[in-house]
Amino acid sequence: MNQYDESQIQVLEGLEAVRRRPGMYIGSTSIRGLHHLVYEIVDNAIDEAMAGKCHRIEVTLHPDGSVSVQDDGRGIPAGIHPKMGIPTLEVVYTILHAGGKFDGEGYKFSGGLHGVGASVVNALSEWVELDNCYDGRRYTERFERGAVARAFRCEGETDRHGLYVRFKPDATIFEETVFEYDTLLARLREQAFLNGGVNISIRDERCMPDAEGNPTEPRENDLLYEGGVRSFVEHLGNAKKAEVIHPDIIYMRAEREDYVAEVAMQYNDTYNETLLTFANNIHTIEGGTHEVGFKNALTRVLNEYARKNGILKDADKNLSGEDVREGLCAVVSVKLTEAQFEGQTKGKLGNADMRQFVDKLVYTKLSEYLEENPSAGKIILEKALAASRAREAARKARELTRRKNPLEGSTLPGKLADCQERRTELTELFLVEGDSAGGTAKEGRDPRFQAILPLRGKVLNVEKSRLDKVYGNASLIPIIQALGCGIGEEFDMEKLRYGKIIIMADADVDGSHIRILLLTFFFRHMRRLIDEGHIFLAQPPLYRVHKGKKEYYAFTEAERDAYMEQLGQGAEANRYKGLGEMNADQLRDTTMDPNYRTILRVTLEDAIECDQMFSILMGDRVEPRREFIEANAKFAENLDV
Ligand code: 28F
Repeated sequence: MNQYDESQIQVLEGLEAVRRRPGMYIGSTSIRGLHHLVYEIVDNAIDEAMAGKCHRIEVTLHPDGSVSVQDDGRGIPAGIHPKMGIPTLEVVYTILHAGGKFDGEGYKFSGGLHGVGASVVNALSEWVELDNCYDGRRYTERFERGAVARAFRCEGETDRHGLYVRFKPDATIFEETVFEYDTLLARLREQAFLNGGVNISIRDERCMPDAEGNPTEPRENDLLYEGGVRSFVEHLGNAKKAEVIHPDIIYMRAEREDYVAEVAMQYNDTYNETLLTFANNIHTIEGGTHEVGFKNALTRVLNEYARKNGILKDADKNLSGEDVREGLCAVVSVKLTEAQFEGQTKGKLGNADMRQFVDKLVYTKLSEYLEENPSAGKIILEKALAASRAREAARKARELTRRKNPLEGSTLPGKLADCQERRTELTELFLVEGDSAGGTAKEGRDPRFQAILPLRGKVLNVEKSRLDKVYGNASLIPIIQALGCGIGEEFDMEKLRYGKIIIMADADVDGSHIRILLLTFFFRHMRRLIDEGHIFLAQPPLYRVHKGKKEYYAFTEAERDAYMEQLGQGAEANRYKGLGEMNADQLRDTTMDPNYRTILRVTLEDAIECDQMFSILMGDRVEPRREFIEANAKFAENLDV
């Protein structure tokens, strides 16, 4: 056996390990993992763009289920790799963690959380085709399930440059092999904002048939944001349909040898904050040092400005971080060598120096901006001051929700039928629409671990209200009390009293309304309950199909028809109009008993989109809401079923 065969075997063993445990390399084999393959390749092209050598990246979805990515960079060097003894192109596509995540000069800010490398994409693809134009010549190679299927070869001269990669994900590995255009688009758009001036396009040539089965035109989006993170903030504001309160987007940038930091920010008239932070183009959902630096400096600058200009008097308390971020839309993007990612999901930047670096940038530049733009300064401070007053009022109202009681640690709402179990991970709280359904649920529950809280009165639309109103709301107070974990800045997961919080409302328009109001509340004030999977929707059946002693519950019309057919002549079906129509046994058997029920976990696929959805759907402007519902007719239909 010669040396070449031997190294081939080693390569295949490496890739085989990836095929055996794909989750270890790309997180999962669900649609998320599938999309990850595309990001992996696009990230390599973006590295080339960050080195200043690539200006255009084209992503195409093909009808055969493959996807291609083309860049106009330098292409991959054509020679034989000195250490590996095979072409460099082949090294990049077959050796795990190869490319040294590009230790070359130009690639100083690449890598980080992702960057498992192109070889992982190769291992998990039915085939990969490469077309590499480098230094005047064109080279190609083909792989099948990671193995070389057509050797690396020179195809002759060319005046083009850059790498073209086309691959088809392996259907024996992925649960889902159909790419979602909108998911890819959202991620590519984010990358186009973070790398201002790089032209990224995506085109769907699959021409998926529409609802009526007719073929559609290819979809295409061409993304180029010369404004970079400034354009990002503008886009976020537009998407939320928020009204800005000062005209310009404030932009700050600092660079030194190994660090670059950019911040763009603008205030709008909503009550919530949109703060997105990135390190090396990776969304740091858990924040980190760059985020801390930004927040600290922002609070300090606005307090100093307010004191200096007599907006805050000597006797006044300082504005809090939450006060100065109400209505803020901001993007913080840093790039650094050797980024350290920490935290549960590796979504938190750890590099300690970055805090100081961003703090200094924001402190200096924002102070300057406010001095030069006093009218913007005045409006921003007025907003923060109003937030501060509302927070003070909320603090007073809050006393209501946790008045000390000599016998118990704190008050529980009178309407709550609590359970016996105390271990949070084993308990469930049903939030039930209306007193009558609440009564039935109390009878039908298992009191050992299931608690019932009937909701009464109108649930407040928190999207249109500040914190003080939330604390004053008769329908929300009992929920806050029952959960025990506090809200907003006081939120404490440790104090949560139930592991599952299950919203149980009718399957009609009113029920949908209550569901969305409660979800808005959880999203804005107890977001971690959603992030960590504690919020669920109960699924009451729509029909009971019965004949003689036999009865079945159907959750869809199709299911109903199937049962009807199964039972044959004489079978009847008696649509439920509401939870209140069921008796306790029926409610238990269909909706509450963990052995038989289905409950849906509420997940946050995309927090940015959720933020926009709640702003538009629940905000106070009518026109954007109408447009949103029209554009998402299907979604609105689901809400109202
Ligand atoms: C569609 C995906 O992967 N583009 C890439 C380059 C450019 C270089 C490079 C890539 C050198 C030593 C590996 C060229 N000239 N698009 C892409 N463009 N890789 S990947 O270098 C590879 C490394 O080990 C490149 C000079 N330096 C780097």
